[in-house]
Amino acid sequence: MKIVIATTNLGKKRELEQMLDSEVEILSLRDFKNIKEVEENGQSFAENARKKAIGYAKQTNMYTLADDSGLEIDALGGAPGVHSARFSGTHKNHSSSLIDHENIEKVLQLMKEVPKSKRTARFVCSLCLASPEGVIFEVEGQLEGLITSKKYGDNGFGYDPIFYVPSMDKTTAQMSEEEKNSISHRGEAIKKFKEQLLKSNMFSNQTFHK
Ligand code: ITT
Repeated sequence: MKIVIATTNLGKKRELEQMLDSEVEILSLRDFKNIKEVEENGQSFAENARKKAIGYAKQTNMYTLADDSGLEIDALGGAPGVHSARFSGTHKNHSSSLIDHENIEKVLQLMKEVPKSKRTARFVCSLCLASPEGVIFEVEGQLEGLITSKKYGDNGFGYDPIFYVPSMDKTTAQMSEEEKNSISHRGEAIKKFKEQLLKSNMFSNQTFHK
């Protein structure tokens, strides 16, 4: 069967290809022409994933998997939440490392006076699979942690250097890719996605792909 991953990010496409069965052929939005961007203007990760999955399934006429993810910090009322990618307001044309740096600085500044016991946070990843007719199923993965008061580690991306996982005694930026995938919000969401996909019998039941 074929699934479109609603991303132009080839890293994400590769990550999913590795974790899914070889029977699933994965396409990305790069494999289609004249695709109009679906706006991520929802109030939750799940809503954004749903909008993208349905919007791109209608345009490609294929099963489409979309994701949205980010960081929720309790002391900041759930911020940066759906605004995680551009929390600092840095223009999206800047390099991702500059954007990540500015986002982290903003969080550390806002959390300056917050004591350790109140620095709880979680990474969330929502995935939605849709056909042109609508949602087929949705899953979510979470990883609980604490926001540190300075950066630790160079691996990963985004908020990883300030996201400490007590059970591993390190930040997600101090973990290897394998270690992070085994416990991460994205790893958990993909595992649930695979389970649902196997239950759904979709392998033998694809009726509308091109
Ligand atoms: P797309 O083009 O696929 O939308 P994106 O960078 O916006 O790429 P996401 O929507 O998945 O990716 O993530 C939003 C932001 O949340 C991301 O830019 C990071 O700042 C943060 N984030 C998500 N997952 C993370 C992770 O595993 N580690 C660190 N930060 C993460």
